[in-house]
Amino acid sequence: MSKSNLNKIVIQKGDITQLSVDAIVNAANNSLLGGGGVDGAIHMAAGPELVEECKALNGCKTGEAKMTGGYRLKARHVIHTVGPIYSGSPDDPKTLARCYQNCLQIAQTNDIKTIAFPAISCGVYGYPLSDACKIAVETTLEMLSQCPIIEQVIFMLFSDDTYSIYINYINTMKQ
Ligand code: AR6
Repeated sequence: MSKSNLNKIVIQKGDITQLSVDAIVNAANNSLLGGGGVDGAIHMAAGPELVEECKALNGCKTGEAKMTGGYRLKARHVIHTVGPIYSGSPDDPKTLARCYQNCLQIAQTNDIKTIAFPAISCGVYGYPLSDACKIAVETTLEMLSQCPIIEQVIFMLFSDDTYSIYINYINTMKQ
């Protein structure tokens, strides 16, 4: 894996709904009609227009991604993806990687230069944080080499423990 795009990755702690980026990623469920966690926060901040647009999308399969407007968010777009519910199966890492691949592919296709991800599947869906962090960062680095449009990828982490896992992993990679 090439580390040449590590300088495009930023690790931050806080609320993804407050970011002024071209797109924020939502860790949604298959219905795309809202839920708890980051999904609930994004729908709350975007306003009811977001669920109206989502209703027309007919849901989203696990590992896939779909884009909507950002409405009352500072972000212009929301890219909704559905992470795997962690089960310990060998498919889990592949499915989680596909979430990052599909979101970044949508970004590249839609001229999205700045994008922010939450820790997909790391809340209700129970993915072990260190494993999910490694998949998020490595998949993003692989994709960035094929997605020249994307200038910055922010990993926006909500909890102290998730933030320190990402920071420590990135620092190890930079050594
Ligand atoms: N900004 C950034 N990260 C956040 C925020 C926020 N405002 N709020 C929570 N997180 P989760 P999942 C973090 O459970 O595991 C929903 O109900 C949180 O600390 O939101 O993919 C959906 O509708 C955690 O690290 O998503 C689905 O049913 C991370 O976001 C289901 O949960 C993801 O936690 C998806 O579960």
